Amino acid sequence: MRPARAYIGIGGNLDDPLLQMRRAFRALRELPASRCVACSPLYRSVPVGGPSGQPDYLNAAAALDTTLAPDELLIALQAIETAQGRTRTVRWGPRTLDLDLLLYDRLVLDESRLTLPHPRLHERAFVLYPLYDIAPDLEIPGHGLLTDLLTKFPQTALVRLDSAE
Ligand code: A4P
Ligand code: MG
Repeated sequence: MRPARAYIGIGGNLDDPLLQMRRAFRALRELPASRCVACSPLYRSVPVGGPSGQPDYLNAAAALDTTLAPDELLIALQAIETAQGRTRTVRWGPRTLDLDLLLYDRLVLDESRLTLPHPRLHERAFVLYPLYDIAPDLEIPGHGLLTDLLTKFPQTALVRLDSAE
């Protein structure tokens, strides 16, 4: 079977975020039926939404070639979140690790359990810039070229760090 190209958004702001990001990259490399083909640099970002006073986030993105189906991949990502101590209380509240399925090939899906492209991908600098680092030519179904989206969301409140590797 031809693998699909999936893009994952990675974020976290609790319990040593740098360590959480490194563990997340390692876990993504070990996913079954998948090959991690690119990891972005890390970005430090100001929290968007959620309770005031939460710590800054680290954010990144990764590209996978996978023969997992979209729902299987989502379940695998949620298992990694759980293994890294993710709990769900407040919407957009602080978390050890958030793994969002940003894109799965050019698939468009509108279900509450899985919406593709990720519903807020196109309006968040902390997702768009790491994605650009690993896929500069990307086109987001329904939203156009990634390079055009970047011009609408300048890189403010976002600092690129050295590699997490
Ligand atoms: N779900 C639907 N589509 C998807 C998808 N494409 N990928 C469902 C992942 N999940 C998807 O997600 C809630 C539900 O969305 C899941 O049950 C899943 O079936 P969640 O991860 O449990 O909760 P969440 O992450 O708090 O909610 P949400 O709405 O996904 O939040 P976002 O949009 O991920 O935003 N600020 C900075 N600077 N950096 C960040 O990383 N992240 C958030 C969370 C807010 N502010 C941030 C950051
Ligand atoms: Mg999420």
